[in-house]
Amino acid sequence: MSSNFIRTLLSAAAIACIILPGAAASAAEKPGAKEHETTPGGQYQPSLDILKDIPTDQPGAQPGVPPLTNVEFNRAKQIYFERCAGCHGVLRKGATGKALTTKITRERGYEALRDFINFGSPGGMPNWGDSGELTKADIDLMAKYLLHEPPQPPEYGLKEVKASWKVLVPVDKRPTRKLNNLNLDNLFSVTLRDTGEIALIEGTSKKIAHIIKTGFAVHISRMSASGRYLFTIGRDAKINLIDLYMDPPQTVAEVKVGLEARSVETSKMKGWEDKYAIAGAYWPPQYVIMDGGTLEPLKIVSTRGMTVDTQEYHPEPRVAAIVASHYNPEFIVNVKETGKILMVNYSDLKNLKVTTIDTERFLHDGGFDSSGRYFLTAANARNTIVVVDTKTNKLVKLIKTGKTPHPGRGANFVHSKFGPVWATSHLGDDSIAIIGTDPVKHPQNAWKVVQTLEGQGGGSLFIKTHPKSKNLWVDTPLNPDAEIASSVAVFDLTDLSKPYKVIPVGDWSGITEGVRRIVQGEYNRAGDEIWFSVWNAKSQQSAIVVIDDKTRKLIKVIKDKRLVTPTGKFNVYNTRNDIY
Ligand code: DHE
Repeated sequence: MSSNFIRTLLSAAAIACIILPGAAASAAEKPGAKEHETTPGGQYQPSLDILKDIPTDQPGAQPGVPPLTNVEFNRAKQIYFERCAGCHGVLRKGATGKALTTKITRERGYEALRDFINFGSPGGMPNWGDSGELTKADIDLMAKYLLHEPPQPPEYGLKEVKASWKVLVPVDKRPTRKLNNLNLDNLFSVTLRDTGEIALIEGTSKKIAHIIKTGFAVHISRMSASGRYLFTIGRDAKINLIDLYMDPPQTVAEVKVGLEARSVETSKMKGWEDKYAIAGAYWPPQYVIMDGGTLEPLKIVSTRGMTVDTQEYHPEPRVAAIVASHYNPEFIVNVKETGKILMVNYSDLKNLKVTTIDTERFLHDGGFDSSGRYFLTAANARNTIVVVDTKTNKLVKLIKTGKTPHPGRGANFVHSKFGPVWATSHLGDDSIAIIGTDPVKHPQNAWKVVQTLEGQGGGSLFIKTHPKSKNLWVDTPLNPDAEIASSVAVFDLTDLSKPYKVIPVGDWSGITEGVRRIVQGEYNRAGDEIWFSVWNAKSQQSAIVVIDDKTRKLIKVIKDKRLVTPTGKFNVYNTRNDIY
């Protein structure tokens, strides 16, 4: 879902009031229009909030193309980057959505474009006008804008990355041992999305220890292998390197790896702990390898290239999830639009060896199986889970699942019948796919969907369990039904034939305003508590609800006026050791 779209939804009382009833009403009036409705899955696309504000040249007037004033051009560019670029690409060469180059748009003409934007399409184009999300004037403007050449945002090479790089506390000025009293293993780094901060929350006392300023709309936190350094990445591609040994923990270095980004990771291979960090950018399409202790940029590699299937040039393949191999000194980099997984060997940066694995287009998020050898990741717009062997660097399997899988890092457990498995939920339907992951002792089940569970509904983003738990928790924050969005389903892993139980986390929080979207379960170090975010709009109250995993009863509601839009939570020990 575009972050702008999410913000729009969050600022309203309920998703249902905005999207679905509006669309349903018009569907009643217009036969066939229901097929053109905006769905949570269809809307889960990046909003390029940073790019919209980067100055670009306005393309000159073209014969036969309605002119735009500078004000109109800038307004249209803003709408395009916020709402359209996620699917159609910054340069309009297409991604999950169709290409919108001027050759195509001028052939279609102004009126066809206007109607298409207004009503959407059964192929997944949202009904921007019909749903009331864009005004008639904006639709008219966008139809004209698409007839003009797309503006090109600037590149961001070593000169720019270096210019943004700051070492605030040099390595030799940092403590040689932990100076604070925090139990680091049970510390949670919590994304405070709309304030561009993280909250460090102590797992035992459940108190906010510190708030640290980070990049814009900060997205994820990852840990260095030693557990000392915490890395955050903002949507503005700013990385903060936070030293958890300091009292209080603070940012010791920062850098910007591009203009828009979503992923960061650190080297975890034995012998290479804490040595390197890597971050992937959406714009420009590139990854940057940095020194793990200072963030000094060392190597920038573009991901532009050919798609795996049609073998056509793609000018802007975004970098999605990145994980660090435990088998080789390698980073595993998902290149979204080309469908390639890059095994980037960091043992010799001057003579960089990259193994390119052809998989499936639209790679997004994913995680390891319980052995840490296989990487399972969603090619979400292709309804596929890709499995890669990080020991042999080969594609193992492409597995069809439900509609738009969205695992986060997925959930590993031992199934009573099928042995070790990994599971994902879906944005586009209510299914939970369980995939066998043990080719040695359970070869007949390996790399197949061995069981499909039915959850509360679509709009799920994250699924979670823990090696010590007997529960499988599934959130549904983007479900259009406010009751489903504000609760989670929990399955009993000892008997998956039993119906799931609904836990009304939103009600338990005691918050009565807002949709109270419940998002991303995260376990504590011991694996006996699961924490959920109650994610409301910036102006509303949010919270974190801590649940006893065994009894499924409420332990604590963490409320604090500083907890603004909490979303992802990253337990230091679990994140560092890939426990999920
Ligand atoms: Fe995320 C992970 C991209 C919107 C919360 N998100 C990821 C990853 C990618 C990604 C590529 C994997 C990173 C990795 O492992 O290296 N996310 C995107 C988008 O492109 C998208 C759809 C739209 C956008 O404009 O950014 C998007 N994401 C969101 C949200 O709106 C969420 C729900 C709230 C928020 O804070 O922004 C959100 N994304 C998360 C979280 C993770 C994540 C919590 C990490 C999950 C984990 O368990 O590791």
